[in-house]
Amino acid sequence: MSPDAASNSSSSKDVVSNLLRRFRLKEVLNEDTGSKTIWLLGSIVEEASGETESSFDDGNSLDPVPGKSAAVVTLERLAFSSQEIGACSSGFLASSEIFTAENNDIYSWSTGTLHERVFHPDARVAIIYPATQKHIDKHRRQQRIWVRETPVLYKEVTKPFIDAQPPSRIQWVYNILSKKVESEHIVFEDPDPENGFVILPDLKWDASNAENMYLVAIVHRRDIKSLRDLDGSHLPLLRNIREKSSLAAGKYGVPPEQLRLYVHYQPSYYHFHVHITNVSFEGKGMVAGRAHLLDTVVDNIENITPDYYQRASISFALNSGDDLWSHWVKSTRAD
Ligand code: G7M
Repeated sequence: MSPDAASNSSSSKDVVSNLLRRFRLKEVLNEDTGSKTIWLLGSIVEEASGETESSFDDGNSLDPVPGKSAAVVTLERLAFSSQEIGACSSGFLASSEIFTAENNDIYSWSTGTLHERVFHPDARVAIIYPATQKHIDKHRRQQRIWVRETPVLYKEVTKPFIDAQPPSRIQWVYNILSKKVESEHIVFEDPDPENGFVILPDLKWDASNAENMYLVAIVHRRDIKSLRDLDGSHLPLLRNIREKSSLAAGKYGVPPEQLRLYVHYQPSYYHFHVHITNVSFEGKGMVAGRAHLLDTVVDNIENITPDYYQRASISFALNSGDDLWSHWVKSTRAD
């Protein structure tokens, strides 16, 4: 790690600790036992306000004001890192604290706390502050519908929605491409303005265990908003990503035959990017109706028809917290 990266990381640590110290819980927005994640809504109190934790304990004294003091905190239990897995064979399990235990014949199971000096960190904490109402809605438990987007519905409903997205939504992408942030994490770059991209660890991966490697390739060009824009002219770009993702993954010791590459439709951000994961990793983002394998995308354009994605009907799930939801609901009602 460079000295700049080290000081950047320690100042980020200060920012996070400071926000967590000032966070006062208002509501549990959602929980997911599969990914061992909970989403919390709360307020960030003023540092100088002198308010103590107990003054917020009744849960009524705070009204998070979206855009002002509201914060959304995501808490996720981490997978074991390779160092932790290595530590299992070094006698550390002997110092585990066992809470409850059962035993039946050759089978025993228990709950407990593993050696805390070895098994840490054990959680990922992400904070959005100040959180807008959209952030809060997005993380709240949601209603879900399944829609089939024909080319006509794409033109009438989805495309106007995509075109109206404010550029600020993808400012983080431009910050990465212009090396304002995360430049120290970039593992591969092809600077070509037409067929080039950067590859770096996704926000969701802490780079500690290659078994759940999760990288993202973000293209330099700004004119491809989604899968729907891809046609025969983009084959060199798509093939380039497929080929170079092996180089990037190789830096983490993941061989080409262990890669799963896919594109989201609908994505959260309308600037073309490809998810590059270890095939052993399975996450919510790869469910049917959201993840489109890059191999299939290339094949459809190359072997079926170059304008496949302009002619296809594409199905996906929509959540009530998605920005696109209200556009779809309105258009369905009008029918
Ligand atoms: O659903 P969609 O295909 O749009 O996924 C976007 C991906 O970008 C997700 O996997 C996010 O975790 C990832 N991502 C989002 N942000 C805001 C960042 C970021 O600031 N840095 C990095 N490295 N990845 C991000």
